[in-house]
Amino acid sequence: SHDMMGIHPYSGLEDPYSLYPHSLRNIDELCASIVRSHRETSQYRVEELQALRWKLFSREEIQTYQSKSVDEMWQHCAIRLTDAVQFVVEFAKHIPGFRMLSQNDQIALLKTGSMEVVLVRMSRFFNTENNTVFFDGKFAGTEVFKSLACGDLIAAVFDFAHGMCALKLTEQQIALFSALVLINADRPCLEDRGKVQRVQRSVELGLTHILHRDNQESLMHKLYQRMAVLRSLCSLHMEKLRWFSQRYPLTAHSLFPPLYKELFA
Ligand code: CLR
Repeated sequence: SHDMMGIHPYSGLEDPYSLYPHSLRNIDELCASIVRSHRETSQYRVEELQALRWKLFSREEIQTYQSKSVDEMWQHCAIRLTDAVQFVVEFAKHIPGFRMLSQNDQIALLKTGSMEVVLVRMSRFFNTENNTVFFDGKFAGTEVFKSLACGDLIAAVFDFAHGMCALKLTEQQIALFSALVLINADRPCLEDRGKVQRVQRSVELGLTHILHRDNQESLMHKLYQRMAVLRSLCSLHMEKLRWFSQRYPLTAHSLFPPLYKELFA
């Protein structure tokens, strides 16, 4: 079933140097490939999203979302989320170091980290002026998600996006931070924790390097704080998913995208 994610085992010989980027040149190369991978998998460029900001859902359209049944709206959002997760899987696959991990460890990292990266990415799709997120082609406020019946999760997710936007990260900083969220040696069920730790250190080095270059070293501490918030958001997501699956087992079982079930169920 892992084939679904399109992860193929690699020989581990493709990037013999990237695990140990001791020289500045290697750190630069690591940063450059993470940034490239982020750019190629981020769906929309920041300028494109900026240009779409005027597109808001009308009162009638909001009402249409609000009149959906709980399971209909969950299924709809699960599909949207899974699309976003698919791009995160693509992002991960192009991070040197990530693809040198065993297939099981790649999956373990994606299971816990992909949703967190989606939430980090959400800040790019968020307009703090009116608290809306780009969803289904237009900008949507929390009221659009009312029929999910998990207002606390939605409020917390919007809050998080707001807080991320306040940090005013550059695309490069977002890329490195996303990689660090994903490659975390503290995740459960890792086979080769030592190897994950080495990759994690190299990504940490990369992030430190660009923050230093941008003269924004003080951001590091704030980013580690955001990681703690991310963890709590994702356990809230899992809690809601369990609640939903208990109430609507048929929808959760047969209508949710396979990748969503594989990663979160
Ligand atoms: C995140 C960044 C991605 C594009 C993207 C796609 C789907 C969006 C997601 C972003 C943000 C969060 C989102 C999601 C669809 C539904 C979900 C708006 C913008 C909300 C928070 C509802 C979650 C409901 C679950 C509990 C099912 O590159």
